[in-house]
Amino acid sequence: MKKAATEPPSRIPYPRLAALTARRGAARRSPAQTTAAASEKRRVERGEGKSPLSSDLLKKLDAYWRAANYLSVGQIYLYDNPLLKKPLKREHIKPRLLGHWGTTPGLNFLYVHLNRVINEQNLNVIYITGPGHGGPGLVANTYLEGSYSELYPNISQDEEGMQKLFKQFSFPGGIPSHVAPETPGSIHEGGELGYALAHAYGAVFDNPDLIAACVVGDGEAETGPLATSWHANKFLNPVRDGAVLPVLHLNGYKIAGPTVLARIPKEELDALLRGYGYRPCFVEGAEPAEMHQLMAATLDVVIADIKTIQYDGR
Ligand SMILES: Cc1ncc(C[n+]2csc(CCOP(=O)(O)OP(=O)(O)O)c2C)c(N)n1
Ligand SMILES: [Mg+2]
Repeated sequence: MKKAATEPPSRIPYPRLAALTARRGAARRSPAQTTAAASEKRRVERGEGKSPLSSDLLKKLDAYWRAANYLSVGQIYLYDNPLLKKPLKREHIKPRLLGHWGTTPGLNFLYVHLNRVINEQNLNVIYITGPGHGGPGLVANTYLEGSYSELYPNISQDEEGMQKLFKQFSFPGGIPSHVAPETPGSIHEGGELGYALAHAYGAVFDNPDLIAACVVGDGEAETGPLATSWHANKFLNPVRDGAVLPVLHLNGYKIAGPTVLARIPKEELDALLRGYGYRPCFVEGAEPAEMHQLMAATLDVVIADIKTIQYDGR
């Protein structure tokens, strides 16, 4: 069904409007706060957001991220010796490897950062990841948070369970190498690139409380379906639909080949995405502590923006 972006809010039944208005009313900003928020927004757009994480939270987010990375790399490479208690030997490595590391640390990074805003702001978020080879990252995170073992009790949260978790990945009788229907929380199967953003928009239509955070691989972005899906925002009505937060993962490569969007000048990419109807924020760098602060500052601003757009519309 086509969504009419110009439909007046009053015609749309929205039972939770009162509750939402009350929540927003309580958080109404003074003129000074509004000016501060506007300048933080401009800083974030330039990739210079301030540092909202305390040193304790920064340490915890980083530890969670590194644990998810360990669990991901273990799935790709390790047949045995899951905690590397013994010196690594050839027989501990899988005889035939599948997948590549590429997108995974980025997906894991965003996963833990989304968890922070979900917990702090009680948000309803679904995480959709386009680059199929990030499959181990999603399995790793669901294992780390406990939902994987809840669904598959034989993959327990101990050394024995971890060994099975690692062995089963892309292994005969095990699990697929991409996110698949059996991955907890999944609605988007990896494998054929191109449909992540379309699925993210589909998930939020007529689902006003949902935010779909959708990672688009820079290689995936070169597929026809994905290149077209940016325009799905034309069908989104902030009054009765949820929101999509696309995250373009510019890691520079599609497996080993260079990507177009990572090679064009930043201003050109910015203009391209603005032309599609988005307001891009850049989170760039390589130093983890700095990147955690930058991502946290950026997510704070974009989530506040989503809430403002929805509040104004509703
Ligand atoms: C439609 C389609 N074409 C080609 C492939 C093969 N393929 C798998 S991963 C990949 C590269 C994807 O690049 P990107 O989204 O940037 O992920 P990254 O390599 O950074 O992990 C390609 C071309 C595929 N899975 N689906
Ligand atoms: Mg890439």
